[in-house]
Order: sequence, then C-alpha cells, then structure tokens
Amino acid sequence: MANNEEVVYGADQIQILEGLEAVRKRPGMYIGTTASRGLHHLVYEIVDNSVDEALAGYCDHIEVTITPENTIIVKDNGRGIPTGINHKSGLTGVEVVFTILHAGGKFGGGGYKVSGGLHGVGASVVNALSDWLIVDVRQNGHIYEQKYERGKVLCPLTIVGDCDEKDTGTTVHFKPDETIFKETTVYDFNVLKQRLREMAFLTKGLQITLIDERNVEENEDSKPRTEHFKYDGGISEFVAYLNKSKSPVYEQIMYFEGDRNDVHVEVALQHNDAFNESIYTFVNNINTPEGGTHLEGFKIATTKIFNDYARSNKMLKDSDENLTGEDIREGMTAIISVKIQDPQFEGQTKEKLGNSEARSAVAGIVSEQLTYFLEQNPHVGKIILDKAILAQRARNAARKARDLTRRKTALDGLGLPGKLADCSDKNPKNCEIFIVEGDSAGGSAKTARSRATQAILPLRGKILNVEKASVERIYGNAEIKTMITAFGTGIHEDFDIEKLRYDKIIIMSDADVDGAHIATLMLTFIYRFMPELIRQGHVYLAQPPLYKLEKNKKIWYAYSDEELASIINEVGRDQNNKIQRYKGLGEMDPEQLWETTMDPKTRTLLRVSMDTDAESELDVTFTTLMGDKVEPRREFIEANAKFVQNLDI
Ligand code: TTJ
Repeated sequence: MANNEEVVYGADQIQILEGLEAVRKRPGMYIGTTASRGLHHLVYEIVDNSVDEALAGYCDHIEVTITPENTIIVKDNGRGIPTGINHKSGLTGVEVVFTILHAGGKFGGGGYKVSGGLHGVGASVVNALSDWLIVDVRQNGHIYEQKYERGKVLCPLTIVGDCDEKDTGTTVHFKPDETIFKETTVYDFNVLKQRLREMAFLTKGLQITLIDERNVEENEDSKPRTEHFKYDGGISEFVAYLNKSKSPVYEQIMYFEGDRNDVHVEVALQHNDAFNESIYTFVNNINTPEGGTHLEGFKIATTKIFNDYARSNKMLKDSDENLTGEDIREGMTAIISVKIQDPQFEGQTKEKLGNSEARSAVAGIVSEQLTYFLEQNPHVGKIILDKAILAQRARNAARKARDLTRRKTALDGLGLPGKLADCSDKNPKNCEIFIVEGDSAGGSAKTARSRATQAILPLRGKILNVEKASVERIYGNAEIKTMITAFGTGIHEDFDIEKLRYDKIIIMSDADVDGAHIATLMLTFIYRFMPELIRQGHVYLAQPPLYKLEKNKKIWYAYSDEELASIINEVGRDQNNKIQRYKGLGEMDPEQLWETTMDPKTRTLLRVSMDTDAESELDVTFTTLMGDKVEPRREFIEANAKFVQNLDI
C-alpha cells in the first residue's frame, strides 16, 4: 500500500523541488501569462487530464466547481490516477503526476504531448502555482488523498476513507497562489463556460458540468449557477451551434471521420447564406488560430473535389475557369479536429500545426468521404456550387473596386483619404488613430489632438454592417475603403501587420446606446477583415466621461454612475454643485475632450481583446449581435445585458 511505503528523499526528490521552484520563478514560461488567461489555464490543464481519460473510454463525466473562495474543484469518474508505486521513481503515480515536471512544455524541449495534459505542461505546473492543492483518488473501494503547498508534498498518499468499489475517479481541489497571479485570482464564469463547452463539443458523449458557488444569494433561485454540456453529435453539433444565428442553405451537416498515418481526423461542415468563412481548427482539442497543415489539407481537398464535381456535372463548362477555394468556402462553417501523437507547433505564436502527415491525412479522408457524400446528396452539391459560382461572379465584379483600394494603400501617404487628419510622426510605433463618429466630434478631436502622434478620422453616419452586406457593397462602401486605406495593412489575404500605420486604433464614440452600436459595427468590421489587429492588441475603445461636476471652479469627471456618486460623497452634496450629463462627444469642447478622453497621460483606454482559448465563441457573439435573426439576438442581449452595454469583448 502506498501509504506504508517509506520514501527516501534523495537526489531525485531534490531535482523535483528544483523543477517546481523553476516554475514558480518563471511561471510565464510554463503557462504563458500570470494574468487572467493564465489563471484560467490552470483549470484547463487539470481538466485536460480527465478529458484524456474520457478519450481512453473510461470517463464520461467531469464536474468543475468554482467555490465561494475562488478555488477550483475538478472531479471525474475515470479510473483514478494510479495510487501504486511507480518503480522507476519509487513514488506513487499520484505523486509523479503532481510533482514531476513533465518534459514537453512550450520550453521543455520535447514538444507537446497528447496525454497527461494536452497543453503539455501538466498537473505539476498547476500544483507549483497553487497556494495549496488536494488530490483525492477513489480506487479499489478506498479514498486516497495527498496534499501539497506551493508544489511541496505535505504528506504521503494516505487512505482517508472508503467508498463503493464501483465508484472510481479523481478529484483535484486547488487554490491559485495570489503571490503568482497578482493581477487577479477571480475566476470568470463565462470564460470557463466557453472553453468547457468547446471541450465538450470536441469530445462527443462527454458530459462537462460547470458549477459556480459564488454569490448564490444573488441568483433568482438562490442556487449555484450551473451549466451542463454534453454533445453526442460532437463537432457536428459544434457546427450547428456556430450556425444557429445564421441561415444554413441546406439542412445536412457533413461529417467525415477516419484514421490515416496515425492521425485521427474529424471534420464537420455546413454552408450558410453569409459571405465570410468560419473555420476553426484543433489539434488534440487545442485550438490552432494560425491554422497549419490540417487546414491546408482541408482546403486542398474541398477545392479539388468541388471543382471535379462541378465539371463532371456540367455546372462548369470546359471553357470556364476553376472555382477558387475562397468561392467554395464562402459562407462555410467548419470544424477540423485532429488528434496526433507528437504535434509540432510553428508560427508566430506557436499556434500553427506543422506536421505534414496531418495535411495528407485530412486531405485523404475529406476527399474520399466528400466525394461519396456528393454522390449521395446531389441536391446539396448543387446548392453549394450555385453559391460558389455566384461567389466567383461577385469576386470578379469586386476585383475592380478592390484593386482600387489596393492601389491606394500602395501609394503610402499620397493616396490617404482627404477626411483623415494624419499625424506628422512617421514612426507607426508612436502613432495612434482615433476613429470618431460624426463631423462635430471629429472637429473637436482635430483641434484637441496632439498633431505629432495622433491622427483623426471622422466617419459620417452609421458604418456599414459587414455582417449583412455583400462583398460588392462592402468594397464599394466609402467609409470602409477610407479605413482600410488609413490603417495601411490591407485585408484578408493581403493583410500585412508590418504595414500598420498606427500602433493604436482607437474607436471613439458616444457613451450611449447609439455609440455602443457604432463601436460594435466598427469591431465587427475589424474582426471580419483584419482580426489580427485585435489579436495583437492594436484596437482600443476610448472611454469618454458620462458626467462633469463643477464646484468652486474645480472640475471632476465621472466615467460611471458609481464614480459620480463617490465624487458627490467626497465633495459634499451642495446646492452649487453643477452636474452636466454628457450626451455625446460633440458636447465637449476640445480642451475637455483632450483632458478626459485623448490625453495619453490622463485618459483610460479599453483594449479590445479576444479569448483565443475559445475563439469560435466570438464568431457566435458577432453573428448573434449583428446578424439578421432577431430571436437569438434578443436572447443573447437578455443573457448578456452587461456585456452589450460595456462592449468589453
Ligand atoms: C492512467 O492509466 C491508468 C488508469 O488511470 C489513468 C489516469 O491517470 N486517469 C486519470 C487521471 N483520470 N483522471 C485523471 C486526472 C484527473 C484530474 C482531475 C487531474 C489529474 C491530474 C488527473
């Protein structure tokens, strides 16, 4: 029995302590960041172990609980981490898992591993970064327990009770160390919810439950907020979910699955009547925002098979040019999920799959099964090809407008739009551009700005909702062309971050519902055309004040109702308090606008970020908010009233 065995602390143990100490010294090297994202990664890191057990076929339920103290409990019904002694190390399996730093972290040298934490760093890193961690394993009718503090073993694995022999599984309870996670140790229910839902989609049949035990008294039913995710249809249901606020152009969701060259491939897809493609790719359940070989294989296969099908069914004549991949993928929603033994990650952020066997595996399976699907479902084939041929025509028509836009960007400076009041500094790193709604606010901003580094681009009227418009209309739209030209980067496949003319793109709109709507339209445009700008943190929302309070010639600005209340508290509730409620930016004179909203020394900016741990969710958010369907939008706004007001994506 594990708890009777004596553990002699020797060189190995010292190495273990040094290993975990290294994690505590440089946590960023292991989990990327100690900000909110890293805090949430701890949960995924633990849950990944249970998902592995589910993939092995021994676990079908994982429960994640956020306790009132912001600690996390992850419980599964798998076989339980081995409690016996591992002969190589002389330690119990449990102790190995929680104290030995597994090679294979981002900087561990060995690349990523499939099992033992799909992110590759494993449970020992979570242990090292936790104030305390307790693991309970239900196995052989016993409950085994071990406790740790900041990665250090407190006691040997000990039997603390008994349970039904059939009751097996692992429970891990941990408290993130606030001396490491200095920014925040508060978990965001929605962040966990999105990623856990994604994990459930990617592992068909697995039930994941998320429970929030905090602030229970504030809930309508006074019960912990609870979400259940279980998708027997797996990624097919994922596609249905992504398309729920869109309008699919045929009913079936294609699903292809198979193994080739030791790569397990799953693909699901369906077209909707929109113009953009929404394709999300995963390797071992981790999303790969930069794509890679699996995505390449998918593109090669779909482009070839649809063209072959179009020609053999005479939808393309011999003299017609081939459809491009983009034509075929217009309005396509797809999930590509591969599982692979030794994934190699490349690219700027190490989020791009490099294994060439994944390319041929995906291409092979999709070619074979898509050909068969089209033979069986010719009416679906016809709908997709009709749409793709329309896209081809639109593309040819749009090319002229686009070439114009492209040529303008190439002129660099000379072709800049007339409405733009550019800055004089030529180093983009120092520069920022304010996108301002309305001519009067634009005028104030032009007067107020610091000419050297701040550019002002006033936009007239509401900007086009790109979520609803055709490619031709989008490229024909003056405001959109103006922005593309001013930013300098180009869009879509032409996008080049090196050509970005401003380090900060600042959306400045009124602090009211209309202003929020305009900001959302702007963000939709940037998200669909140049998402990299958001991903790399170049997009900001200005925060104009809501109130001005004047007393004895002194002035205070309040950015929220709460702040106004606290200022009134401070200065006293006097007769001569003059409180002005700003209805729009236009009401401020240039000095006020500068002081409150534009001056880098005093202003507050909200940086727009996206959660790349659950990136597909943002797609749903935008189509739900900006798409045609009223009902899903109403539901979303009701469920996220605060989010919509704050626009804090
Ligand atoms: C490994 O192979 C033998 C039987 O048990 C397998 C195993 O380790 N299963 C397992 C591990 N199930 N669940 C876990 C696990 C769960 C949590 C919450 C945390 C960790 C680190 C592992």
